Amino acid sequence: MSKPFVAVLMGSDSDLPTMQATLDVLKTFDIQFEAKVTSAHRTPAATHAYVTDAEARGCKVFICAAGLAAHLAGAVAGITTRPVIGVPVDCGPLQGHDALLSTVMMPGGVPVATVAIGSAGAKNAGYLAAQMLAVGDDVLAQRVKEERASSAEAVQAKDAKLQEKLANV
Ligand code: RP5
Repeated sequence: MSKPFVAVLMGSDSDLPTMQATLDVLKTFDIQFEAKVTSAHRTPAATHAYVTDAEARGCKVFICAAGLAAHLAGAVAGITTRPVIGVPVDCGPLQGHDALLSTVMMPGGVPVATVAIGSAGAKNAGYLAAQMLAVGDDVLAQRVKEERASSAEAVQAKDAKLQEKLANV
């Protein structure tokens, strides 16, 4: 029986520092993942072969990160009907604005759920994949809820600290 997992694809190893945030979030939720460097432009046949095989092996969500003329997420979305999350990487002279438009502007019928440019988007890609998987997994859904609550508590603690500081000036 195939085991459910998330595939995290990136166009180059230069995307890894950005995508580490995605891997960290998936680890936090104990979500199985595979990470792979594969390119829509430089290794199109290998990308196609990997996506087809990963889907057959139980991949539930693909997260695809690329910079510049970022077509990885769109190319993957054209191969699979699993949800595809696109992360525009903030590299090059246009600092990810090019990657954002290349990733988000998909033709109707082949969606890519595009997150923010750079590390915030990479982090949200992990959370969004967790929320997608949580639809059919009550234990994971509970963990996602708890994580959201603890992030709210962290903000409240920061506010309490600020109020304390202001009271002492
Ligand atoms: C994209 O081109 C990659 O995803 C990367 O963001 C960018 C630059 O790649 P390298 O030249 O660093 O390999 O395809």
